[in-house]
Amino acid sequence: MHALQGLQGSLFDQGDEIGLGPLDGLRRTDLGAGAWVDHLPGWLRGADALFERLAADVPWRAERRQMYEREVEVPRLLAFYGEDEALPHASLVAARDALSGHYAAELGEPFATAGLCLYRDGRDSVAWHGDRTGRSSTEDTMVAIVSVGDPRDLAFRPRDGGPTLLRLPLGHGDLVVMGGSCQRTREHAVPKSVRAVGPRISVQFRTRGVR
Ligand SMILES: O=C(O)CCC(=O)C(=O)O
Repeated sequence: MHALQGLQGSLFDQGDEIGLGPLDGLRRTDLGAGAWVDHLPGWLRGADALFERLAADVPWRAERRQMYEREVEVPRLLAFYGEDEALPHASLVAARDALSGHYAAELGEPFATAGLCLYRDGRDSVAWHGDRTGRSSTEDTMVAIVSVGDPRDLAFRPRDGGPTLLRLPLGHGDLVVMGGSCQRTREHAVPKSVRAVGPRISVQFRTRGVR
């Protein structure tokens, strides 16, 4: 059983006031084959306070999935907010709307849904995958992720295997946006960590009809 261990607060994030910085510091990395990743460390201020609120307020659920002959527990807790559902904190509404505004011309539609994952410790993870359920299996899209809590690596590799292209440690209010063909031609993962690591929450904003 996982017990939720304490969060190691960032030296840069001692404040309780939750807010967003400007998006003009976003830096884009080209991952080839039409895929790219935008990254902005520390976009959300008060990330530790938001972590505490989300950990307490979100109705987290454990999922099970079939793996060959047996059913196994998905190693992280999950929650999903559809486009008509109220998000669990006002700062997530502000983040979604700011991202929709910033990427409007390039994306052509707003971010609509929010998926949340809680990684309780280094044993929680998500295996290599692309978000290819729905339109993202055939169309370019963007998935924007805001991370709070202790940093965990988000890694990228080509879909047909090969070496890791990029590894970003994400936590403490960091923003990453996967764009272009990233969900179709690249895969991403949060590998397990053998280091002692506290919990992290990832909030993924997606467009309508993409999972
Ligand atoms: O934890 C993350 O930031 C990535 C989550 C993810 O890839 C997913 O839920 O599809």
